[in-house]
Amino acid sequence: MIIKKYKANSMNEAITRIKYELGSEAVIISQRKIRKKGILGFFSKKILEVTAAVDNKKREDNVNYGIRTIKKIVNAGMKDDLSSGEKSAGTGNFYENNITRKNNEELIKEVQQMKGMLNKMMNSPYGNIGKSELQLKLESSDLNDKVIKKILSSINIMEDDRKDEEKLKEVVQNMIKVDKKKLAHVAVLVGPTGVGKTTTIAKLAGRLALMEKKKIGLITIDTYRIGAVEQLRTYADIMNIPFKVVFTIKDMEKATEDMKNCDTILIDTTGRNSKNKMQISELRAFIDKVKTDNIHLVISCTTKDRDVDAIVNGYKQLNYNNIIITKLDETCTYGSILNILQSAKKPISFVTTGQNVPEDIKTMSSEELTKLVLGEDIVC
Ligand SMILES: Nc1nc2c(ncn2[C@@H]2O[C@H](COP(=O)(O)OP(=O)(O)OP(=O)(O)O)[C@@H](O)[C@H]2O)c(=O)[nH]1
Ligand SMILES: [Mg+2]
Repeated sequence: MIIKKYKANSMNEAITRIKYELGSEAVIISQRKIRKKGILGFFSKKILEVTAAVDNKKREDNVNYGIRTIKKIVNAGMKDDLSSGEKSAGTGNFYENNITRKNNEELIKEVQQMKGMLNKMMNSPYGNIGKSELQLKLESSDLNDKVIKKILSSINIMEDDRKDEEKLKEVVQNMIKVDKKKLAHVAVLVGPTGVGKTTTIAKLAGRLALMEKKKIGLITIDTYRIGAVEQLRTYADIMNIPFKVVFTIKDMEKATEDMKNCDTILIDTTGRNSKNKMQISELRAFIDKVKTDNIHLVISCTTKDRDVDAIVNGYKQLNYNNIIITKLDETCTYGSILNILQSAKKPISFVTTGQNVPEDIKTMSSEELTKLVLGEDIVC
């Protein structure tokens, strides 16, 4: 038994000190008013003298109880899913269970706060501080912030126990849609200047005419650029396939009509600035005449990320259905493939991997493209 006297100005003050020093099990044995000792004692204000006591054993039990409870909470926090506070509250007495549950709830709150802080740090503008390994890997593949955010949040909501790397592959693969359909009777290639439209048409024509022995016809409406017609005519002559140059919208229908016995007619167009709505509208007038739903937007994978959205949106009025990504041989990181596909929200039909006609063109599966995007494979 511990017995102690406390001098205080009020009972409240005395109880606070007793609880602090002896614990909540302490009991008050007596109280009386006294004057302070000393020369001025007789004239001084009266104060309270409170005597309190606590059973040694009970106090020790209290301490042990506290240690036990904390241990339980910590163990429960480490072993159990923190969100199921119920599980750890299944043993012990009612009071103990309630405390454990209450403390679990506090722990959950704290963990959630920490998660929030971590998320904020991951989005912090201060370099790499707080970025996960996964985020750094995605950034090193040149994926843009929007795509990285989408990937990370898809991984975050996956509840299985697989490694992040495996989840990452699945998420990226699901984001890449591939169009494996054969080219339609009429296929049109559109896109900005110099991305490789004419070269890609020549490659497709070569593949279909020479390797698959299909009847192919070539049409160009690119009468704008000097040498454009000759560029395609040369290929048509070498492959011995029909070739037509269309100057007016009226000629368009006749040209395709004349080639109706071909399995596939490939139409090459003038490279246009996606910001110039007039030029795109002009192009649309030609394309509308051929009534096809096989329009491919050609973009180079070396296109600056900031320009991708402008191109994808600028060409939207042509209602393209597929994306062809060119010049994969000119880069070492392939995040732009996913950036382009996510921006356009259309499936990819072909990729081109060099200047050689007709070899450097392929269809790639979403699995193969995922490997490129994640830096697990390279082109050439
Ligand atoms: N490295 C590389 N170069 C390519 C590829 N495809 C095309 N090129 C080159 O890109 C340049 C432009 O190709 P074109 O086919 O003329 O491009 P275009 O889109 O028709 O250009 P415009 O008609 O002017 O709009 C040429 O030098 C091609 O050889 C490719 O996959 N890889
Ligand atoms: Mg061209």
